[in-house]
Amino acid sequence: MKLFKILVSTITSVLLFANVALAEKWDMALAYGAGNFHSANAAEFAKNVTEKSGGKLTIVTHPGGSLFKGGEIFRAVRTGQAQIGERFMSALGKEDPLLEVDSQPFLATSYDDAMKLYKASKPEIVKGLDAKGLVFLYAVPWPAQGLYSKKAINSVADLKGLKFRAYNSATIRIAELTGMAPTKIEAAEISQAFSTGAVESMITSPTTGKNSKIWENGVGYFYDIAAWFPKNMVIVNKEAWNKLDSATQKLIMKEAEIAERKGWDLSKKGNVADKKALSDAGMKVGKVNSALEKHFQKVGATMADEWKAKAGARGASVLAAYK
Ligand code: PCA
Repeated sequence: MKLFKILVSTITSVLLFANVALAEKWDMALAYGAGNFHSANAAEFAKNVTEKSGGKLTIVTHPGGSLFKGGEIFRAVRTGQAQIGERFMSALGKEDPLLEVDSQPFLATSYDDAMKLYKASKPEIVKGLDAKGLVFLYAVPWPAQGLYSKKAINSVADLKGLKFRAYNSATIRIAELTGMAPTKIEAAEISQAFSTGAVESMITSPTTGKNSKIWENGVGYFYDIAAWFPKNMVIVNKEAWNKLDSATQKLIMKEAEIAERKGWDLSKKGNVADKKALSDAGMKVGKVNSALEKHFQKVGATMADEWKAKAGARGASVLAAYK
């Protein structure tokens, strides 16, 4: 009888344990369309974790802002409405100025420097997120940012008064310092904003221009300024994280490392292929002239000073580690 009782209680606890382990399902909120390389990479990450976790964790991706829009994802993950999500880091400067270090013009203008800056800033960023109840998994850059315009831009004067689509505080500041009129608009609404005439210029990657078929909305020019490589990051709600056993946590970290490496490679490929796609679609793809280049450099220097003042000692230590 005693043996029977022990057996029953063992079976019960095994079943309970298995049940708890089986029950974990994470919703992964993604802001960008399923065809975007960030989303495709995240889908592969989710699939690999799901398949390799032995049924302990299922991650379901929701691309295109279908679960939460870009602007809502950080808070959704923080509050546990979504267990995991991807967010454009430099839109979160108000949460932590270090998150926008990758959108400071001319600080890192190549993939190698972008990686160096990422490594220099990551420890502080991870710490800051941890304090907000978030676990950092990986970060992947967008291709080099360039200037899109409906009309040709040949001088600083040509920028004056342009209705400019911005995606974070840094691009708003660039617009202010160059005399453009900024409006913050999420990537999903770009086509509409250009086709209705709400905006007539923006700075973003060749990838986002291609994904929004920007040439169909009267945008004929792309100037490859390549002044920064802003990143998306994938974060997890810490309470959800703590429900996993350590083997599953390890698996996620390993798959995150793989996804990060693949993501950087995809970004580099897109940096070439997507620019070609813009010119194949009939757009004029080139560089700004040297007067404009100088002007953007000056704007960048002003912004660097402003950012240093905002980011304080933590920012200074990141810049020292980078240089
Ligand atoms: N695409 C995103 C962020 C940076 C980029 O290249 C956007 O335009 O919103």
